[in-house]
Amino acid sequence: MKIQKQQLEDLNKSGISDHKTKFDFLTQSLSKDGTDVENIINKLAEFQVAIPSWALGAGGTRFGRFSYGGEPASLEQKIEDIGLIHSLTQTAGAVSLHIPWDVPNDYQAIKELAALNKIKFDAVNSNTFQDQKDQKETYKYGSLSNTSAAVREQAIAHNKEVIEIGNKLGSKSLTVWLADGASFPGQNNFQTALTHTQNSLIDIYEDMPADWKMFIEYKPYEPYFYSTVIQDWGTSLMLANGCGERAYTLVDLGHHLPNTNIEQIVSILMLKGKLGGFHFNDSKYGDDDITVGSIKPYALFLIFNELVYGMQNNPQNPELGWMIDASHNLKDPLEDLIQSLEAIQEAYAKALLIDQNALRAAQEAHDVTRCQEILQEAYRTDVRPLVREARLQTGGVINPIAAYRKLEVREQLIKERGKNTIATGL
Ligand code: LRH
Ligand code: MN
Repeated sequence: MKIQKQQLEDLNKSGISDHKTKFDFLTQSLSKDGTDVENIINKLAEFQVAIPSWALGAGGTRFGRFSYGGEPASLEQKIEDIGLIHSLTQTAGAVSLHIPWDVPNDYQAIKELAALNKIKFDAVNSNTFQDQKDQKETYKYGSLSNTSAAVREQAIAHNKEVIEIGNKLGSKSLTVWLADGASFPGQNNFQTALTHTQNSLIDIYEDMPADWKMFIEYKPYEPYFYSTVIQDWGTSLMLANGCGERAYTLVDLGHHLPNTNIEQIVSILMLKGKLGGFHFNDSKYGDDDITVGSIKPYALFLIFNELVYGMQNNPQNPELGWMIDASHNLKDPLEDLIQSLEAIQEAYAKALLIDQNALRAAQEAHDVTRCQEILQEAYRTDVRPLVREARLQTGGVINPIAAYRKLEVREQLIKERGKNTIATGL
């Protein structure tokens, strides 16, 4: 299925005047306060978030999985589905592949299809948390941290293979997330596990092309429930420093113990020039991997406040990798991803409204009330007209969810693919 340009224009016709009214009203009030609205629109328009190749079908839990119908059964169909989201939102111009779930059969064909859909290849993800059927050594007791040199060698070789695959596609970064850990006290020697992990990561790092980055993703628990080798940002940062200047920490929003101050972690990592990127999602309890901004939108706003400050004041930190990492157990995966993209754009737009200089002055003056007033003035501003205008100016639609339903995309995909196709991934 492909959405034609004319269809997009027709979809916008009915909503354009209402949008213009709201946009003009907001622009007037923001310009009066000295806000450079055009600058914000441009930043939103160039802001591209990578879609996870493993989250285009119905996700599941150990308690069950409810298929969605019309799911992509191949990498080609996944690229097409991301193309559908991108044509509506104009902010999903990249895919993050997970290997071996999404190994291309025909590299040239997949690159041409991606280019046709204006999709770039973002970070590639290795997988040493599952055993593949023809695998010699098991990862049951760990991979890069395993006490067995044979297992570590196998895991290192897999990561090098993932780099090769990414390199053929034009990707420039490798994301390493390890399930490695223990479910019982005494099961692992913490020091041995960390030392093996460091040496294994260095081996992989030294095999990366000179213009590649390594993202080290941390997580406090799951699938193991007593300790995880790379459990928190500090451990990830330590391992990144141990590898070299092109190794960074990746922040998955769902990988924090309750009430962790994630915006402070983001700020410190940017100060140290070691923030590599994000896996955006939201959660109430654990690594719930649900729609971005659906539970803690204010926390997401506070994270973007630190990102905006960091992008203005920390040239030592490289361009960031923006990715979604979600699992869809209830909603149409494509609608869920569209809602996540909108929540990310809105949080970024609200953070761009913050008068950082006024905030600094209030902080210097210890005017605590004023500090909160400045933040919440921005947060309380309905920025949707800005996000819509950015989409319109780049060829997208005013209301992607309404357009998705009006075009009956899911019904069309079910007609094309049937009800029983299952997408690889989580
Ligand atoms: C681990 C994780 C990691 C991926 C996986 C799909 O919880 O966040 O980023 O490899 O999900
Ligand atoms: Mn993740």
